[in-house]
Amino acid sequence: MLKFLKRNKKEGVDDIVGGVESPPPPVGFFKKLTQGLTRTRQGLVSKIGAVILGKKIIDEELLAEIEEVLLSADIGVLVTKGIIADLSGQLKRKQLNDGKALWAALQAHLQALLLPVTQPLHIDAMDEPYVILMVGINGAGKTTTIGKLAKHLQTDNKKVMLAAGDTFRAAAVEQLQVWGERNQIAVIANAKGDSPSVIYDAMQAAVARKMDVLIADTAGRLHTQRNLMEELKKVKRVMTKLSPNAPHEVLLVLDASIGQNALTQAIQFKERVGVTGLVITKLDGTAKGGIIFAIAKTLQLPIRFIGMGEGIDDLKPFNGVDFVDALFSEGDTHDKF
Ligand SMILES: Nc1nc2c(ncn2[C@@H]2O[C@H](COP(=O)(O)OP(=O)(O)OP(=O)(O)O)[C@@H](O)[C@H]2O)c(=O)[nH]1
Ligand SMILES: [Mg+2]
Repeated sequence: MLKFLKRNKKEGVDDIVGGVESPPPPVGFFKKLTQGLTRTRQGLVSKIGAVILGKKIIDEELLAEIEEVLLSADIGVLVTKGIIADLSGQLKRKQLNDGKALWAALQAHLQALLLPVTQPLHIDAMDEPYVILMVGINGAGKTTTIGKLAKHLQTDNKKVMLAAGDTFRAAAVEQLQVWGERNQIAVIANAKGDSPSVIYDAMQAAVARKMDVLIADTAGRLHTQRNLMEELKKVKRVMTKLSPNAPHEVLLVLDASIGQNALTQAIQFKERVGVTGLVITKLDGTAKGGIIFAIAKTLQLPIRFIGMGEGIDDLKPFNGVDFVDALFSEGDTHDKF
């Protein structure tokens, strides 16, 4: 007989949950977020915690030490300067009397930073399909995100169709078809067509079949590949022929694990093709998750979703408060101050 142990935080004891042979309970997304952010926490929050822990007095010297840790993480110079200026101001106003207050101020600053970009994707009921165009560099996680997003939208009772707009590799179409099968939804593909024509056909099919949402995959590309960037513009032009408001959302998929490079990519894509929302993938297992703060501050674009794994349920609407809570949560470091 298997018994599952669950830590009862309040009482500090181990409760025995269940008692019958059954699988462990599903891991909640907040817990998953907390676990996934472990390496980012180690490289950022835990290091700051260690700096604060040893200090009796909160002063400019301590802020300089914190600045050093922040600069060594992926949150970038801009965000670091903002944090230190804010903390320094609070210090002068005598609002930071102890480590606990400093810790809370840091957390509040990071949450405030993510507030303007916490704007979930909202799909109103419309007469025409809501068209989402996925863009990004090779391997960022576009196709995988489409699979997860389709599941998310279907759970929200939306009728979803996919367009296999990555016409560069046969394997790309097959990969999307696998996600189509997992979601039991149609994937419009054409081995002979180019990306704009496949997506045009898919839009016609989505209108005919009264779909709520069409998600179009595209091939990965670098901003330096002029022809490929032009192709994206053509895809957008072709879309407007069928629906003047399409694409309703251009989702740029960014791989958090490439750190500062993700920010550079995002700036370029925003300038060249017009991006309306972001998906930050691979936040699980990377130490570079702090890049999300640099992305938020620099781009000021809504972060619609975050990817925390390769499975169909590993996509979550982004919420900055939860994100920072999860980043600061494990070990409840502030309790030690
Ligand atoms: N750990 C983790 N892996 C992910 C996540 N999202 C995608 N991946 C993995 O990243 C790899 C690339 O994902 P794809 O979806 O094929 O990326 P893509 O942007 O479509 O790539 P191209 O079509 O080549 O441009 C795959 O092995 C995915 O399983 C995530 O959130 N976490
Ligand atoms: Mg792909």
